[in-house]
Amino acid sequence: INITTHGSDVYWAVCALMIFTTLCIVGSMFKKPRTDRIFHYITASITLVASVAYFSMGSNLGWTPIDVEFIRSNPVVAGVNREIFYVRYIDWFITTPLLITDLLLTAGLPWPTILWTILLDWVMIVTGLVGALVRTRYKWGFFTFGCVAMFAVFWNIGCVGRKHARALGGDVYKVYMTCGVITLTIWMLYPIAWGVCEGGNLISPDSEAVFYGILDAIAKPVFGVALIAGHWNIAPARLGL
Ligand code: RET
Repeated sequence: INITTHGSDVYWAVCALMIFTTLCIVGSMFKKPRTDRIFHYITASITLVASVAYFSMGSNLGWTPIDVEFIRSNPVVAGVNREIFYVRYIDWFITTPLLITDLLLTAGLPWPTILWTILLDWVMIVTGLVGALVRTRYKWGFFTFGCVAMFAVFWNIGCVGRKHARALGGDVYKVYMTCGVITLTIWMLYPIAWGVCEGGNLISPDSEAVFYGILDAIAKPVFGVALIAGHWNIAPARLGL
């Protein structure tokens, strides 16, 4: 079961959005002195990496066929497989730690806490990839580990980081809350998308392109623009950067 030209078009559209956002962020960083560009660098890296991932998926590359155990149309048919885009997880392995870094640096958290949160995030992404590549119901075991790791990441963003951000003043707290709320609500939907795509094979690869495409467009370009705009009048030195 593979994407059609519809799914490919969705991937190309998101690819264009990622490239456009990268160019906007790189363009805006020339309005700032070199010492004040840390959030531009991190955020442009996120959309640049996503551009390449979406170029890959639009070109129908970076996937592998995985046998499926459940087929909606006919549960007794054997030997059917689904197109699994492993390139997604290479993107997420690079970009989700950068998203976490964007947020937790805003909160002024010490680097060991940031590193620990990234490690938990890596557990989440790698278990998602392995689970996606497993045919049997063991895939849900990997999924469960991934969900536990995700909630640990959520704890650090929603509780630990929020307390630190509040201590840094109203403007810092405001950008942290805006971007933090975007992150927690959108990230919650990824395991659901995984469950109906890689996990349960309930929706087609074309629908998968729309589902993940919308989530990625909010998690990266919308998040990124809100973050850069929110930081515009905050000197990184105030955050200890
Ligand atoms: C997986 C499956 C395993 C369980 C969980 C998952 C969560 C993934 C998330 C991904 C976020 C990706 C982003 C990409 C960049 O735009 C790996 C789907 C919990 C939260 C934000």
